[in-house]
Amino acid sequence: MTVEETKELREFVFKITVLGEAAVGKTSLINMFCEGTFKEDYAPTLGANIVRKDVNLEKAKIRLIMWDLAGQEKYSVIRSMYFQGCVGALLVYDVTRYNTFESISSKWLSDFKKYVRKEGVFILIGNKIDLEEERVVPTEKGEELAKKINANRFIETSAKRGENIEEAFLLLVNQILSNHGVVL
Ligand code: G3D
Ligand code: MG
Repeated sequence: MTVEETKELREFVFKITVLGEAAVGKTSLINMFCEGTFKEDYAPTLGANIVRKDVNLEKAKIRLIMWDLAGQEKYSVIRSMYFQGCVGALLVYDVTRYNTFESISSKWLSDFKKYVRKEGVFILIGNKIDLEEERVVPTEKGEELAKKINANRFIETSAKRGENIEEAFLLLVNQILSNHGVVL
């Protein structure tokens, strides 16, 4: 890389959240995405793991700061801190449990909208697609919901198999960049 190219490398720090009912696979998605490279700080008083991952794009370095709730999906006490400064979210449901799909619009999306600045970006994720025989939420239902709630994108994943994980996070990062008017 030449010096001039180095100069053009831009750096961003984005705080994002991963939201959804207990056991939909939020922690698994984050861990899969971060593989061996992630740094974790457990903040017991917050009940959250704060995970960091650098994403290197051709012309930019994005540091993602992810807050992963440590099994306290109610997070009432830390709610405002949890969302403070957040620019994007992955809204995750489990394709094998219908109630986790329903609570996206009834609960998690409204929370995100309430606490995060209006221009916050979110994408919808149907996780656990490896459990095809147990699936109760068809892909089309997910697509429908994504349209209805104006999600920036919809993608189905398997954290277990590592399917579409990188794609999901990159979709979010790219949406955040374009939402902030960044042209790389
Ligand atoms: P959470 O952070 O949303 O609460 P976790 O969810 O990441 O802790 O995952 C909850 C359980 O679902 C875990 O199982 C985990 O292994 C499993 N899981 C997560 N993602 C997938 C997936 O894509 N496919 C399958 N089959 N399972 C998944 P355990 O048994 O450890 O509780
Ligand atoms: Mg978790």
